Amino acid sequence: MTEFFADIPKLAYQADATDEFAFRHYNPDEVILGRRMEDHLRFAVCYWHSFAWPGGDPFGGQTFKRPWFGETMDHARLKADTAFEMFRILGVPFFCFHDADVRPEGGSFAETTRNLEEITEYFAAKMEAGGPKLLWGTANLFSNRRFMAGAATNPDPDIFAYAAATVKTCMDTTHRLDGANYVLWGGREGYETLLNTDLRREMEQMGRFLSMVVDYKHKIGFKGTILVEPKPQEPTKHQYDYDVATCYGFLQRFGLEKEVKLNIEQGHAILAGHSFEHELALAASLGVLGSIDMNRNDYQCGWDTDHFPNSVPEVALAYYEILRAGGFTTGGTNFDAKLRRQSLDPEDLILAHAGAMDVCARGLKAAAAMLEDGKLEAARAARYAGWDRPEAQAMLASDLESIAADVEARGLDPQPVSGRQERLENLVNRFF
Ligand code: XUL
Ligand code: CO
Repeated sequence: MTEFFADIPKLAYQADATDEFAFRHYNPDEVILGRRMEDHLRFAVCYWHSFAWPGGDPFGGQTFKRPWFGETMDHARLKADTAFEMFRILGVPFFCFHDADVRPEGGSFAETTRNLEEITEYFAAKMEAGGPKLLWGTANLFSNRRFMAGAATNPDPDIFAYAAATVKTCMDTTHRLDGANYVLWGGREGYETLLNTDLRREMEQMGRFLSMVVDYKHKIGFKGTILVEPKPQEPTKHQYDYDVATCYGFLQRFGLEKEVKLNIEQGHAILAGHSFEHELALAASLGVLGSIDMNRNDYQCGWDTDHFPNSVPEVALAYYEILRAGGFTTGGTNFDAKLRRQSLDPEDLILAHAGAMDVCARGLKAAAAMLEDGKLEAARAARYAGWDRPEAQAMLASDLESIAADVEARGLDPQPVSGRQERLENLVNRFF
């Protein structure tokens, strides 16, 4: 037990709760479409926003005062004790971390690696004692000034080397902790100005880097999924992993589309000018839907604000795409979400997650009900029914001349039919 959350009870499901410290919708054991709710949602708490972020914004610094802030191994252990205490209170099945969130930077690469290994063993003991599992590990290749011009895409080969070596240590850690996935988010893999950037080289470096990651995964026998997390910009002006479509093209170019899937974040989708459900549906249709970061942006301010989710309809449409795709396999729902910088209390940290878990539970239930109802899928199937006819399929294997001759012979004069959008929107709105 740590001091920090001392007065906060473990949260349980109670539909008619009057107390704040309860789940009203998240009931881990409730079976939905033949699967426990906990196994559908696979919630993860992220270490960085909750335990490493000091609360700064572009106009001001630290607002949070946490007893574990400090660059020593003692601080790192206290941070871990507090984090695992929060995981227990919330009852989440998973957590996620970057190397830099969990260990102090050492005076050399070797010392930094030793610090990471030491804290990894500290985690392993807590996990064996009933703590959550690791949804994914990742390397922070964007905060330290050495990475300011990129990691894999850096103009300096020594920085590429440092980044590659760092990723190796983080993959080792993730493997040691039996992580379900390993994530690469290329925060600085992009450019600030084209005037000093060689796009061709940078993309080729990034392709080689990712291929090395995949090779190493196979070499060490890591069974998890390698995930790339798309984002269009911020911190760089332009990021190479712009969105799902861009990432898929990149993976195909380097022959990695069967090896790597995507970790899709709602806020990043919005920054790219897409809806979250668009990114999920596209990834599912391309066979690269891996995992999600369930945190939204503020719709007015245009930054990656990492709010906790709080809109059931938005979340429901996302889970609808995930359920249609067959649900998560190695992936899950990570809250890459942070408190607002005025939310100083330990209770704020717990209840932000609890509220988000309830919103996701409601969204999942609505999505499952929509699928079970079947009307939306029936309408979609009816719209494409013509393509199920053998002649339509045969046409796809023919050529323009034969098609033209057929159109003339049949005297075709096709008539448009209604897309019924508003009727489908009415249908969907009955589930929220
Ligand atoms: C940044 C972001 C990262 C990744 C992991 O916008 O989403 O936290 O999820 O590096
Ligand atoms: Co993220």
